[in-house]
Order: sequence, then C-alpha cells, then structure tokens
Amino acid sequence: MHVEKNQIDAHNQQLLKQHKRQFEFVAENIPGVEKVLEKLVAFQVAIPSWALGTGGTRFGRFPGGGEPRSLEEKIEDVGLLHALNKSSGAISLHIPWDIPSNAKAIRSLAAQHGLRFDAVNSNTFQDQPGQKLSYKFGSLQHTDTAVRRQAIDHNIEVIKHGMELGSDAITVWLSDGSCFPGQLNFRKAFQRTLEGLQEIYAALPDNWKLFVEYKAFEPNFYSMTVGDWGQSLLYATKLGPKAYTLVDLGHHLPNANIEQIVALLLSEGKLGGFHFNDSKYGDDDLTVGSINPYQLFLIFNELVEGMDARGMNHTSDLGWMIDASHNVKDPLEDLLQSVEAIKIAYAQALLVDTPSLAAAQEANDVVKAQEILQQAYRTDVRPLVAEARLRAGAALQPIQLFRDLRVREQLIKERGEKAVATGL
Ligand SMILES: [Mn+2]
Repeated sequence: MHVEKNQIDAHNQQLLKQHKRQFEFVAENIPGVEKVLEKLVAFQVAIPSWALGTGGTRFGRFPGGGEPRSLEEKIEDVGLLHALNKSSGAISLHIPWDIPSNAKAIRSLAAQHGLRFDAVNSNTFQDQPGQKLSYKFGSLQHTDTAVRRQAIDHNIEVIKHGMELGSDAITVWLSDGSCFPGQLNFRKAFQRTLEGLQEIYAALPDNWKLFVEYKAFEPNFYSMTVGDWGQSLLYATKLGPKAYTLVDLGHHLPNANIEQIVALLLSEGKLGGFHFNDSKYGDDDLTVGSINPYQLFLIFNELVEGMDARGMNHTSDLGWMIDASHNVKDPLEDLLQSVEAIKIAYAQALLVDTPSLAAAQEANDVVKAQEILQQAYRTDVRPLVAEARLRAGAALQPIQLFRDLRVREQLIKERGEKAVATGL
C-alpha cells in the first residue's frame, strides 16, 4: 500500500483555504516565522520497528490486523507514515527481531521510501529460541564469563548489521539488575558491565555512537545496573567520547525533573538521544504528549536552549526516536499522533523569547520568567506544524487522510486479519 502524491494534493486542496487563514493568524505574531518553519521541516523522528504492531501487556495482546509480517512490511509502514507527515524519515531496528537477510535490498527499499536507518538496538533482555546460555540473571553483569561473552558478541553482531544498513549508532539497554536485597554485589555488577561495554565500544566504527540507556525499575525491582542518568553518565564517561547517555522519558521514578537532567547532560556534551513516550505511573509507553504535554514542552525548551548554546544542529546532532507501544489504538495512527506531539512541543520551544527569559532569570523576576515560558506553551502552533508539512509535501491532516484512504482496511486486505508483527 502506497500513498500517492495526487492523493495528498487532493486532500490538501480541500483544506487549504481554512489552513491558510489559521496559519496567517498565528504567523503574524511570530518574529522570524520562516526560520521556525525551516527547522520544523527539517526535524525528523525515527520510528521503532517494534511500534508498528499492537503492543501488549503481560496480561494480553489484542492485534488489530494487517500488522507487518516482515522487515520489508515494517519499512513499508514507516514509509506510509513518512509519506503522510514527512517527519518520520528514519527507522530504528531491533536485533534479533529484524535481522535483514539481504542488507543491500533492505537498504534500497528504505531509500525508495526516503528512509534512513537510525540507531540499532540490541537485545539481551530475552532468551531467543536456540540460544545457548540464559540471561535470567543478567547479561553483561552476569557472574558467568560465558554469558557475558555471549552478550558482548551479540552486541558486536548488532553493530555489524547496523553497518551494513548505514546506521551509525547502537543503543544498549540492559535489563540487568536484581530483584532482592543480597542477590547482587553492586560493585562487581558495575565493574563487569563496564568491562562488557568497553569491549562493545572497542568494536564501534569511528563515526559511530554508543547510547547507554537507563531505566529505574522493571524487569528488576530491587536494583537496576544502569538505573539512572548518573550511572549511565558514569559508564559513558568511562567508555570515552563515542559513548553517550540516552534518555527514555518513561524510565524515571515518578516526578523526576527530566528537563533538568537533559540540561545537565547536554552541557556536559553527553546527551546522545531520546526515546519519546508518555506515562502516568511508570514506563507506561503511552502516546507522546497524551498525559503531560507541558513537561514535553519544558524538555524541548531545555533541548533547544542547550543545543543552541553549544552550536548543535537540532536535526542531526541528537538521536530522536519514539519508544512506545500499547494495546488499544491502531499503531500507525498512534505514531502519527506521537510525531505530531513532538513537533508541537518543538515548535513551542522555538517560540520561547530566549533573550528576555535570560534577562528575567538574571533579574530574579520569577513571574516574568514563568510568563515567557507559558506564552510560548499557550500559543496554538498547530497551523505552523501543518504549514511545515504542507511545504514538505505531506498531508495537512495526516490522521484524517489515513482514515479517508482506509489505509488499515487496505493493509488487512493485503496481509490478513491475523498478521502479527514481531516484537514485544
Ligand atoms: Mn527506550
């Protein structure tokens, strides 16, 4: 299933008059609106291969039909999203769920859809069929050298797959940790994990980055061996200049000040990338911006301020990826919503009057500082984001067009009711 240019044009034509009116109304009050639009057009968010099927909980999974059955179909789905919003121009693969049998063919298929390969992800949190040794008691932290060896080798293999696809980063998320007091010697677990990461790091090509992702709890509930940004930063610092901390929004304890974490990691030059999602309780993996859009804006405000302070390129100097998956929505519609929420928060952050904010901060004018942030946050930037889409050749209303074209029905017709994507 492909979305054709003439279908997008026809859709946009219908909405154009109303859109223009809304856009001009907002644009009038935004100094440098053209620069904002350029940045919005350039900004791309990678789609993870595991978010294209209906997710599940440990209690059940309710597939919606027409899910991608192969890596080729996953690329086709991301291509669909990218055709609709021109903001999803990258895919992040998970090995071993998405091992490419013919890397060259996969690469050219992705290129046909205008997609590049974002960070590749390793998996030592599950035992795969036929796997020799178990990760039940961890992978890189394991007491048995042979298990550690197996986990290191797997990561090095993931790097090789990534190289063949033109990716330039690996994300390592470890579920290592302990469920009960006394189970683990923290110091030894840290040391073993560090040594494992050092071997993986040594296998990185020169232009690659290694992202160390942390998570506060789950699947281990007493300790996690990479449990917070402090531990991740410690590993990344010891590893060297190609290692960075990766922030997944759902991987913190409740009420953590993520925007402050982001600001400090950025100023240390150690923020590598992002996994976007939203949550109310823990690692809920809900649609980005669905629960706490103000927090998302505050995070983007720190990102924009911090990247500008270091002269970084917003689009390419950090890895931007969605990491969400859940039970009750069409996964493609959900991803369109998530990308839209990210671009809205980014657009709002671009509107912050930074010089005035800095002056208010220096003068300890608390009220003014808050007003400046909220002025940006309370601006309805949706017409700006839509205008950026229009200029990029995407749909003014991606979800509406997805529904009007009956994309899901088409996919079910092609792939069947019972097609279930590999992944979580
Ligand atoms: Mn993640």
